[in-house]
Amino acid sequence: MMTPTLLSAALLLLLLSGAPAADSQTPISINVMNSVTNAPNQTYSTHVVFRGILLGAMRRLQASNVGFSFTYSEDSNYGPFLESVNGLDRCSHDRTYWELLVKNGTVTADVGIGCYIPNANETIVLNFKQY
Ligand code: B12
Ligand SMILES: *[C@@H]1O[C@H](CO)[C@@H](O)[C@H](O)[C@H]1NC(C)=O
Ligand SMILES: *[C@@H]1O[C@H](CO)[C@@H](O)[C@H](O)[C@H]1NC(C)=O
Ligand SMILES: *[C@@H]1O[C@H](CO)[C@@H](O)[C@H](O)[C@H]1NC(C)=O
Repeated sequence: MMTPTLLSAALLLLLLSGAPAADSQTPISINVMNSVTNAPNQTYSTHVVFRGILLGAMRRLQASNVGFSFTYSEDSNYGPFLESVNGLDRCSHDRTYWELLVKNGTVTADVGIGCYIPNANETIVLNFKQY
């Protein structure tokens, strides 16, 4: 049992360390673009929980019925591989895939949707592309 003094000291430390509350949300945007057909971009707003992964934000967005949908497969080494977005599937024959970009200078993410932890206010671009 913590004494009230210890408890408030612990709380103060938590506040000073900048640790957000367990239910804090990090807003992000998801931008769906197609560099093969140049179809119009679609932008969605969603959020991740504190240090949450991109896949979590994508699931939340899909569940909110705003017209965003996606599928993924499980790679035994790297985890979730994004297969389709809004009904458009990647195709080995056409050498197309969904590229993951982080728009803060448009950097290619160096991990997949299951590993990437978005920063606050970041725009994540899901770009249909050829390799
Ligand atoms: C070729 C390749 C691709 C090709 C695969 C298709 C093809 N047929 O060529 C394409 C261009 C599609 C690709 C895409 C991506 N890739 Co890649 N890719 C590679 C690469 C250079 C070789 C893989 C390979 O052929 N291995 C040999 C075969 C025989 O083994 P395999 O198990 O069958 O290989 C499959 C998996 O590697 C899978 N795959 C490839 N990339 C990725 C990424 C993720 C996250 C997953 C789950 C699976 C996966 O596709 C391969 C073919 O089916 C490796 C680096 C390396 N030298 O290994 C990076 C690598 C695996 N890719 C990586 C990344 C980050 C990505 C992207 C997320 C990049 C991006 N920002 O968009 C995307 C995936 C996005 C999505 N849709 O989920 C990272 C994974 C690191 C990690 N821990 O997540 C690696 C290690 C390169 C790096 N940056 O360090 N990739
Ligand atoms: C979609 O957005 C990207 C930047 O994220 C921009 O470069 C591109 O021109 C846009 N495409 C269309 C068709 O508006
Ligand atoms: C942009 O995103 C990359 C990839 O996550 C990150 O490493 C980098 O620190 C970010 N840059 C800025 C200026 O936010
Ligand atoms: C994100 O945007 C909100 C609203 O514009 C702002 O209050 C907040 O400071 C921003 N956070 C970061 C880390 O940029």
